[in-house]
Amino acid sequence: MKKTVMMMLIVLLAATGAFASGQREAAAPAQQTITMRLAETHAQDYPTTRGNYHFAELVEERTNGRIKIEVYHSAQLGEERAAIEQVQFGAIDFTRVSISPLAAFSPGLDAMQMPFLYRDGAHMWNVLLGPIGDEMLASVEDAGFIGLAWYDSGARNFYNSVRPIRTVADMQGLRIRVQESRLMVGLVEALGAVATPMPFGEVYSALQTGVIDGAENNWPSYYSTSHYEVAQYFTLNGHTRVPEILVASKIAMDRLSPEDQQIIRQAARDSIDFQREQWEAFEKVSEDEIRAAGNQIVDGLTPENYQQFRARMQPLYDELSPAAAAMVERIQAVQ
Ligand code: GTR
Repeated sequence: MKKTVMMMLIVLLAATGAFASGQREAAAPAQQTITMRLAETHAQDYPTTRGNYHFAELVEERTNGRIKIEVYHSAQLGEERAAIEQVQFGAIDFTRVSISPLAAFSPGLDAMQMPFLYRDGAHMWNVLLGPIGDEMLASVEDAGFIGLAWYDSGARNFYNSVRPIRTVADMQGLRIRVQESRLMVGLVEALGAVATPMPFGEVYSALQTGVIDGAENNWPSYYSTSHYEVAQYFTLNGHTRVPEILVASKIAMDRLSPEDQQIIRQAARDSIDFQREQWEAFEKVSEDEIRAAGNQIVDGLTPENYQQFRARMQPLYDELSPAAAAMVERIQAVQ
C-alpha cells in the first residue's frame, strides 16, 4: 500500500513537473526578452551616448520590449580598442566608437579619416548618408562587425599645455596623444611632433602629470573630459573629421531572427538625426564653456599656415593603397 502511494506521488510530481516545464516552454517564445549590451566610451550625457539611448529606446519600442539594449557608458566595459575586440568575438553586442581605432580591424576605413579630406561638415554628411557611407558600413562585416549607423563628431583640433599652435613649427617636439590608430600616429609625426598612442581614459592624468604635452579632439571631447582644464591652448585647425560609427557584433546579430536584425538596423539609422541634433547643441555649449573658462583659443590658421599643415599631409596620401586612393577620390568628388 505504502509503495503504491509513493509511486502515485512520484508519478504525480513528475507529471506536475513536466506540466510546469511544458508550460514554460510553451510560453517562452512570446515572453522571452533578449538583453543586449552596448559599450560607449563617453559619459552618460554626451551626444553619442544620447544617440545610443535613443537607438535602444527605438529597438525596445519596436519589439514591444522583447529586445532590451543596456548602454554601458563611460568605458565601463573597457576602453575603445578593448570594447571593439570584445564585440568582434561576441562578448559585447554593440559598441559606438570612432572609426580611428576601428580602422585597425578594418583598414579600409582609413580612407574616411584622411586629414583635410572633407571640405566641411556638410560634405562629410553627404558622403556618410550616400552610397559611400553605405558601402563603408557594409565593409566592416569582413572583420566581424555589422556597421549600423554614423554619428557626428565635428572636427578635431590640437590642444596642449605648452604653447599656442599657429604654425607647423609650433608643433615641433610636442608630445601629442593620439588614438590607437596608425594613421593618427603618421599624421602627428608628419607635423614634427611626437605621437603617443594611448586610450582615451588615460589622457587626463597623462596631461596633468606632464607625461604628454597635448592631444587632439573636438570641442565636446575637450570639454567633457576636462582636458581643457589641464591643456589650455586650443587651435581650431581642424586637421580631421572622423566619423563615429555604431557597430554590432556579427556573432550577436546572427543569433537574432532576420526580422529583429532589420528592426535593429532601422532603429540605428533612425537614431542618426537625433544624435546630430544633440551634437550640434553640445558643441555650442562646450565651446561657450571653454571660452568662458578663459582658455587660449587660436581661432583658425592663416591661409598660408593652413597650406603648410596641408602640405605636410601629402606623404600620408602618397602611401595610400590604390583602393584607398580611389576611395579618397570618390569622397572628394561628392558635392
Ligand atoms: C572622441 C570620440 C571617442 C574617442 C576619443 C579619443 O572624439 O568620440 O570615441 O575615440 O575621441 O580621442 O579617443
